[in-house]
Amino acid sequence: MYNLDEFMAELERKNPAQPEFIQAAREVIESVIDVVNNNPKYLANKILDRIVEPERVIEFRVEWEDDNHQIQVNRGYRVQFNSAIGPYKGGLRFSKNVTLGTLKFLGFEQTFKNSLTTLPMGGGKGGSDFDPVGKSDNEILRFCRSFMTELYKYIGPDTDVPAGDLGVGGREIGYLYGQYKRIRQENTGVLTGKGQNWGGSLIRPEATGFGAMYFTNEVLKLNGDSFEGKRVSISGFGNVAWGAAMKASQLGAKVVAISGPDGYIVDENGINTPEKWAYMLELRSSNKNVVAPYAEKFGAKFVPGRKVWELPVDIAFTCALQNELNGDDAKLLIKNGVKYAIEVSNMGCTPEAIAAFQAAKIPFCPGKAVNAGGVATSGLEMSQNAEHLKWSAEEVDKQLHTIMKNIFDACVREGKEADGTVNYVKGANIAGFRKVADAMCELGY
Ligand code: 2IT
Repeated sequence: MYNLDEFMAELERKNPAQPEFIQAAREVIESVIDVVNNNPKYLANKILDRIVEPERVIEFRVEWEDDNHQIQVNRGYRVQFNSAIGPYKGGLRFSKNVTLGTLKFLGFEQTFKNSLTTLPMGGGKGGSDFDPVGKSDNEILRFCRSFMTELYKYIGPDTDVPAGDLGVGGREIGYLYGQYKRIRQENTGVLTGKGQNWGGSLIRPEATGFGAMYFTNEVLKLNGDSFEGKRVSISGFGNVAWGAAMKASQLGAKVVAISGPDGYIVDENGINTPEKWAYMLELRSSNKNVVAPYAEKFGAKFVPGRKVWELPVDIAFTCALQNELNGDDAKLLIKNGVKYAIEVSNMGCTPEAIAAFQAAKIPFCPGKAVNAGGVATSGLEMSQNAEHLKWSAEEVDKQLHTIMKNIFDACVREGKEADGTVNYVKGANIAGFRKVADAMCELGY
């Protein structure tokens, strides 16, 4: 039998200075410990001990030359967390704050998220402490080349398939793929999120945000509600926030806010035109990491240095970073009448925030279910690459929709409480866990 406190104490001892990984692990273990303790097969297989240990961690030096001809040194990583149900799959994050602990938390989350998609993908994550803010296009190119010159040894279309994450978008995937092709002399689906002219899937750029809204739409329906007329805030202004703003608007909501590290924007007219959406992409690719210019361009309000969660809304979506919404933010949102709290960023809410929403009976949905449409559509890109075909946008969108509905159903099935409410955290964790755990038992140790 596993004891939660003893297990977590041992995990902390073994992984010092990795608080994000410990936080992600605790959330999953809390959800699944009863399932494990009631299953002799899982106990005999020491399943929890095995599932918290990455299969492999690769760390390497990345050297590149900046525009002043100075040598720069960064650290590159790939965490190959779990391949029980398929090749490692998960994004690359380029951000100043990236540590091994960050990527272990993300790789761990990815394992259960990918399991939820119903597609055969294991979990992995990688990246670097390279800071894209303020870098020139040429510097990004040189960094990506150097990064791939080492990473190519460890990845492959049936081994490990990276994609984008924070700081890694279409441009970076292009530079990385270009270098992979140069070294390996092959066109294969080794990265996803590729450009439309060189093997990418339609709808992949939109998929994380679109999928989040398809999931939320199911939550609304279950509560006899709809997007119509809902006032919505979205944190962030990057790829995920972009897709979320578009689909929420199309489904009838009014998106009034987006945010950046510099503060947040309030646009009472709604962030609801192709011009405004296109400008979000422009802001992201400018590499300045600020949202303020939106206010000037569209005559909206900019609130400097504050978090978007102080704005009263019906639905709040975290679309930026881990732990971006804390217990105090949650209490303020609840006080201001929030009706749904939807985590789209990976681990966007602190445990205190989740507890506050759940105590107030506000439906809270976790990132690993809500944002799974991104990696699911990466899985669809892999399928298209493997059959050397390209599907229509309608076909990809239809499959994305079906996958999100299936994830929602799995969360409800595994997360239904005695009082009829749904604990989406528990539901997502148990549903994601079962498939990985069963596969690990069947494959032997
Ligand atoms: O967090 C995520 O799911 C991603 N960054 C996307 C991963 C992928 O392989 O598409």
